[in-house]
Amino acid sequence: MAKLREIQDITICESTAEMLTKGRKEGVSTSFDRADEMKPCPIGAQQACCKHCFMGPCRLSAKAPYEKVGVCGANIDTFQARGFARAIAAGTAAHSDHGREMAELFLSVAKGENSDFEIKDEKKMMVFAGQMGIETEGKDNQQVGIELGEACLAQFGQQAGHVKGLELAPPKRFELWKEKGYLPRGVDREVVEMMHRTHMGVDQEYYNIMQGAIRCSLADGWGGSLISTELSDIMFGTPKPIAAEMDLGVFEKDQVNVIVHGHEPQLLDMMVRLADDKKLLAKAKAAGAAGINLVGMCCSGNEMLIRNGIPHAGNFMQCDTAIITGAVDVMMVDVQCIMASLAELSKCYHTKFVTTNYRCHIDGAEHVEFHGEHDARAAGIELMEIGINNFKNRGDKVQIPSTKTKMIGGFSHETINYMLGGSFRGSYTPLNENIINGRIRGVAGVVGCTNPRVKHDWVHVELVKELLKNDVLVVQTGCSAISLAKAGFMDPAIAKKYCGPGLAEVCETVGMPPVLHSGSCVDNSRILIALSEMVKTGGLGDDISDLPVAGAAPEYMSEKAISIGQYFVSSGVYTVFGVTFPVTEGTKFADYLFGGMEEDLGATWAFEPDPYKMAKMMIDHINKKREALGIMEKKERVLFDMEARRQLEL
Ligand code: NFS
Repeated sequence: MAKLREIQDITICESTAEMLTKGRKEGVSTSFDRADEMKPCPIGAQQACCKHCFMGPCRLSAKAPYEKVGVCGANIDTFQARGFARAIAAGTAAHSDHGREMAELFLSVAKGENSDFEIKDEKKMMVFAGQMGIETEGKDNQQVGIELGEACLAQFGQQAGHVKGLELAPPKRFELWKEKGYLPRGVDREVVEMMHRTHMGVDQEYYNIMQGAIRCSLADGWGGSLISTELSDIMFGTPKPIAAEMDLGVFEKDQVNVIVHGHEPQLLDMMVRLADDKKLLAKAKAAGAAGINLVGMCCSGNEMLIRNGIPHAGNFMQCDTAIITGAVDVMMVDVQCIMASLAELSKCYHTKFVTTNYRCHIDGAEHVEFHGEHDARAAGIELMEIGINNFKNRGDKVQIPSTKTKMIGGFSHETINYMLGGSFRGSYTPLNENIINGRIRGVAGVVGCTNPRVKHDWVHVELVKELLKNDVLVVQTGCSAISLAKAGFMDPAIAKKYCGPGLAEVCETVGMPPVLHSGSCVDNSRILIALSEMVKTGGLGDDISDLPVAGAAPEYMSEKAISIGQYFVSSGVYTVFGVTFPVTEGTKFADYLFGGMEEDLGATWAFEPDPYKMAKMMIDHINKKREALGIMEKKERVLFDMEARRQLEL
């Protein structure tokens, strides 16, 4: 038996540590422990193996990578490029299949065929329709909505032309994509082509494979993910700053605790309404509970937290520990990042674990199918009743941690625009000015998962601390945002304590936290739009690759993260990943990702598991961009008083 890590070496999150201690006493297995028991395969970790055909699987030596080739003759670079490109295709597929679901749901609402959901932000619908090339003049809202839904759906199956969202990028970036053949034709087409090209005996030159993968990644960020975010805002509300509570302490001892975990916001949106339903509340009371406590987890939790302020239990590596509290009456899940082990773990407690989506069944789980487009309310009631009926079965294993942190989230790109621009002139000008005058050194997107192979939350938090100290404004999504929220960094009051003087001054003036929660992982598309707006506002170059910005996923674990990383690099953002990186060092493929891509895209990947070194790499990159822009010197903004103004007018 492998030796398990001490709890204090596993996580910096107090509630997680408390529940892991409880779980070990109760003899249950968690993903942290399984990570200790099962070391990663060293050959696979370096992408030095290939199982795309059945003459193999073949494996090469990471120590002497060019010494041998596979049975078919494929070399180490082909092995790696095929594996990496397939991860991008899988990530693109996951985000985009979710985006398609949003488009289908939106269309059913726009057509008036679905009374379970509504259009909450008509203003945004009109803006997005215009961006999707729909003529809105002289048409009523319903007509625009139907055309928008159809146009979005068509983006997935489109066979020629380009994905429309890419036109929101700065013109110079769009031209670069066009010139190099990187414009994705349609979302599905790029994923299918990637699967074809990485099949045995097709594309076997790493560089060419990656040209297709770059195009595929852009179909994710500016296609499937962007459509998902925009339509979700239109249906469920565009986020505005909102207060919420975060961490395992959000469970209530005397209420029915209902967790929604997954990625598609329609299930949680329905539950938000049902948690206030009089009949269900009466049933909960009859079952002996004081009420229904609805809690989000992972990304669907993020989506509703930034829109409705509903409490959030924690990130991916807290799903086990949520169940170990013994206080969860039902955990309902839809798609993505659902560990299979949760079904078995639930049986060690009283928790009902229920899958709800036709695309995600799990051995040992109950299944109640939920479709946004039809009978959503009825399915929602059935799911809620599972939790209510299970309340009486709470055993004596209940232990709810006391930790929950107050936070402010909800920073859509519209909010950032409005907040920094003030009520009279929504604009990115003040952000750009503060970057130019040096109060803000640059902007970092810190995103991605948590991973049991590293100390949970620690890499995220230490990285962000370093960035803030150096006046780097941090924008977040996904599980990383949850790590920082729990650690208290989404409270405007912390700016003084953790930020450099320039960033602290800006945050205090505006009243915003220095770490901005922008939503789920598909909401990384908000960051793409914000970066494009910064370029268009002026003064910081004419391409995203000119901006003093950097991206990071310090504790990532999923293929979706690889796709996100690639679409940021493809858009011109230097991006650093932690934990591990699926390449064999010193190969041509690795050199291309970490260096050669600069020539094609004006940005590269980087890998560094240490948060302090990672921060230094990001800050060095930001400084390099500031130097190129000629804004390295900290310049004070000149504030004109009336006398100075009068002189100017003479
Ligand atoms: Ni992103 Fe969200 Fe979390 Fe990672 Fe999974 S929940 S979509 S993939 S683990 S950040």
